[in-house]
Amino acid sequence: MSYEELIRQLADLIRANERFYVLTGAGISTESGISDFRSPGTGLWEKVDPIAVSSVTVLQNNPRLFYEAGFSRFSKITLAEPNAGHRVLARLEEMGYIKGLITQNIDGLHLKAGSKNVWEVHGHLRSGYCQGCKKKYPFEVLVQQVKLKQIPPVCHNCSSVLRPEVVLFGDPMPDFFFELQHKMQHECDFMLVVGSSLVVYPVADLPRLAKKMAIINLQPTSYDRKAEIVVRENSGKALQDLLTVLEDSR
Ligand code: CNA
Repeated sequence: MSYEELIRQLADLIRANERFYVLTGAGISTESGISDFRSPGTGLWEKVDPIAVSSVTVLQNNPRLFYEAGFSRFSKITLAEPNAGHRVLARLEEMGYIKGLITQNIDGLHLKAGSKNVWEVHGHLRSGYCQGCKKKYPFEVLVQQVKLKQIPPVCHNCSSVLRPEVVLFGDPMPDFFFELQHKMQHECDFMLVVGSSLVVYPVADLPRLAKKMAIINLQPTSYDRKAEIVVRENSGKALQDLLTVLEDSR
């Protein structure tokens, strides 16, 4: 099937399924200059193992290593801007097609692009909190302390180590995740997965709960056989083409 036909069929599926949800991964943000984990050649895992520097075990046992080796990745992410793919998804929600967007990304770019109903299941970089007294801090406070060589950054209240509000390897999922699983099982007629290798669990279970699913991703995934449609293209281009078809048919 040609690329144009795949995009037309994807648009048909979106029009035919009222309860339509989107799940995104790091791939949608590579066009904003943020490396993903697993793309061949450019993925972060080819340079450094995030588990070895950014896990909850490292944060707790060797906070200095966490902040010296793993933290600059987080602070760089906060400088990125949404790309065409994020903007199209915000527009599709505004047009009434997307009922909700689940993202594994911590970059906050869906909210920056204007999406409203967003579940950031791995957290975000707008804030951090104290591991001792749980006091919240703007993420910028962590960045500033690290810049001033206060490593690791600490709480003004109780001097315990601060951490970003993200789900690190070894952290539990947020409480709302279990409601989300239930919602997908009972309310999702169609899920579009954009830019995810679908290997990080439990998020990678969500497409299995949807009645139907489709994929936009550069590399193959283990879900390709279950998918109604697989579009092997950059997410920015594929989503822009999808928007054009949906707008033309209104
Ligand atoms: P991943 O495992 O790195 O997979 C990304 C997938 O996207 C790969 O299969 C790529 O082929 C594909 N891809 C890359 N660029 C594009 C593109 N332009 N268009 C279409 N497809 C593309 O990332 P997952 O999200 O599946 O893994 C989950 C991890 C990655 C989560 O815990 C995230 O927190 C973590 N992560 C997030 C960010 C971010 O917030 N932007 C960056 C890096 C890692």
